Amino acid sequence: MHLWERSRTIATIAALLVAGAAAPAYADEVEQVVNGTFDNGTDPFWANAGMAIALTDGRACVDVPGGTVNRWDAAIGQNDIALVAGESYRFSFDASGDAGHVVRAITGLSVDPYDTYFEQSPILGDWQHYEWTFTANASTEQGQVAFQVGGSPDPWRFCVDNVSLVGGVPPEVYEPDTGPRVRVNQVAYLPDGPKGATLVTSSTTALPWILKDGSGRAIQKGRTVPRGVDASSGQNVHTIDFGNVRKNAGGLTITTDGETSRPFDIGDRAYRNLRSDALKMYYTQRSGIAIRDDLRPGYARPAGHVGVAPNQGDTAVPCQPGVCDYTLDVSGGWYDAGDHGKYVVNGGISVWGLLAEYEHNRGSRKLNLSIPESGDRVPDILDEARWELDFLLSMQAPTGLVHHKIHDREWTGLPLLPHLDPQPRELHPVSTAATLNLAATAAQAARLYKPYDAAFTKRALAAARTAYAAAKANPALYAPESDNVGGGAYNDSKVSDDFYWAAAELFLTTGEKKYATDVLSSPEHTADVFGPVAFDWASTAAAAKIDLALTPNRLPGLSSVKAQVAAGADKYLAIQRSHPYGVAYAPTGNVWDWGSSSVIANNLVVIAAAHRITGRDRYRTGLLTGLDYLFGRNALNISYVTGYGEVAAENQHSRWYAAQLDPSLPHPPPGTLAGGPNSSIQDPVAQSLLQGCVGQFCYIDDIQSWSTNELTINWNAALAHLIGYVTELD
Ligand code: 9MR
Repeated sequence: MHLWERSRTIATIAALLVAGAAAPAYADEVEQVVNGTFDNGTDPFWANAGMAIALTDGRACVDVPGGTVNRWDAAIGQNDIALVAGESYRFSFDASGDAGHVVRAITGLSVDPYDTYFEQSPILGDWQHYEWTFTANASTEQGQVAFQVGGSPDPWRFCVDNVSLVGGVPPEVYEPDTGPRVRVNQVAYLPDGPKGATLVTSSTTALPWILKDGSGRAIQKGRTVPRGVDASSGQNVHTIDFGNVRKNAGGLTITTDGETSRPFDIGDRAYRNLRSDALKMYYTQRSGIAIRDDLRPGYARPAGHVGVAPNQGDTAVPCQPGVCDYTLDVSGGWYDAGDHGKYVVNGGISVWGLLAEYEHNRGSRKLNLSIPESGDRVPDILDEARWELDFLLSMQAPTGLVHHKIHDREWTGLPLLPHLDPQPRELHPVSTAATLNLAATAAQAARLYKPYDAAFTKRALAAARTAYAAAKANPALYAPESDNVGGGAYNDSKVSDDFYWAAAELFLTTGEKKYATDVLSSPEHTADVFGPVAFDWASTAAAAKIDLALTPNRLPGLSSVKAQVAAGADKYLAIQRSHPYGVAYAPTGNVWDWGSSSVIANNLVVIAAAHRITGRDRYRTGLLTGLDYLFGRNALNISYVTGYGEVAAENQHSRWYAAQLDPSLPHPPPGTLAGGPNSSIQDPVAQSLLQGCVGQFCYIDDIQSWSTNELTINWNAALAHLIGYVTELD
């Protein structure tokens, strides 16, 4: 088993070392593989899983057995390969295989923890040459080159020759294909909304532009506005304003500086579809239930983690050794992201997003999400959120405290469908943050499910009260950063925001004075929480402020909360105005956060809330302008939402939407938000290809780039909540 995600820490350290080093002097090119041509027999290559390497026409061939689960269950390779951190290698070989089969070709560590430094999974067919360059992110004498060919139900034949790993080569220069230099919202501009585009150019003076309809007829002309060098991308840019074009139209393009943009629409239908697609994404993330093909054609799969081998859970999950002496049935819930873990702090903010969309945007209750519960008398969005709420409630320990997370004991590789995950599952310790996430969301649920399920409402409120009291009695149980094997850490040692959020939701639901007192005495109540990141799974105070501001209640001094939300929104508007791509996000030092797409969406949620509070037009304009970045008006000319826009992210890191690795699997469903640029490039692919990237460029639509291109339940919650507001603007 190749525990590739554990290279996260090693890789980060290596990247820092490389970044701090002087300009590299490249060593001579040196072949690291011995007898890669198989001219001298098969030594020192090895084969496992009952396979023998046979030489056929001078090539090494194996008959791969059928019936294995994972790629690494059948492999051939060579060990004792030395690798040097920071050095670039050219990895190449010739190979053939029965049509459609996949080889996972890796360079990694041959011993525990089997880190993978580089991997590619080409689809095989006739004899072909394969070649890539990567930069090693660790030094070792125990490296390995291997060809993993397991995971097929049927036997097949794999042949390989000219296996080569040459060190000392110049690093690969990665140039993303960014298409035309005129950047637009590739999905749609609203007819009565602002309309801006961005031109990347070397020109420093205004240029003429022309807007054409689908048949090439000019419908508007104007001149660009030079904006200088954009800090978030390092590009010299101009902006284009065509806000006075208000008619619905499709297939529009803008031409300027000899370039023509990708086509786009003026209209709002796409966002109405996206509103439900962004929420439909949760059904296919569900654990504990078979996904039905009639509801999601192409996405059907057996139920994951329901106690059926090879799964080991989640119906009676023990704690990590020494952590507790009971087991819990924690089946159900949503898988967090591209992994099979389930984490309460991230489940919490995700449920909040869906319930806030329900509570604040009334149209959401009529959405048909095509889920098994559709057609019952409960709004689909509540049925979907309930799937996670029941899981969150099940994570509550007898003490009232809540376990931080449950996930695999070790990291698994890709692809791996949920029902095939063989890892033991473990509950991790309780934490104050997780306990408060349950308190907040169960309290929120208790007011929203009231018309539909009295028993659930009662149970949720009781759990919320118990959790809140348990957190107050145990205010400093922090999930540590080091707990990151087999699942993400979701470490959170600042919990004043979670206390504030839980108190606010309990107050909004019960109106009780004791909760109002806690809200009013919290340091978060008067703090300006609207920094570069308004809110996310780790910082939840802004979520509390938005709910306090928008849900009718009698908190003393409520107008100051509303004023804070509006003032926060004004800060984001100011950032947006000076940003030539219209982005309401300016991270300190231009260091873009992991999951920046969702940060940008959540900052827009604050602007949307300010619009609700004040009715002022500038917030409406800012909210709509801010959408453009997500849908293609950006440095990479890509829509970060699958299925929306001419060129959109489609290879988000996922163990089951792994079409990039296995063509028989689907891409993520339409409406899935990609994490987006992450300046800290924390995975091997990003480290290999994106070194030195500036802000917006720190992204690659590759399934192995988990630090720039994952999908998660909290990121889609930000998108769903945002689009809910957009579709209800008047
Ligand atoms: O979204 C999380 C990001 O804010 C953190 O910086 C990062 C490292 O701890 O983890 C991200 O969350 C991942 C989680 O740990 C495991 N499941 C996938 C999540 C998205 O990448």
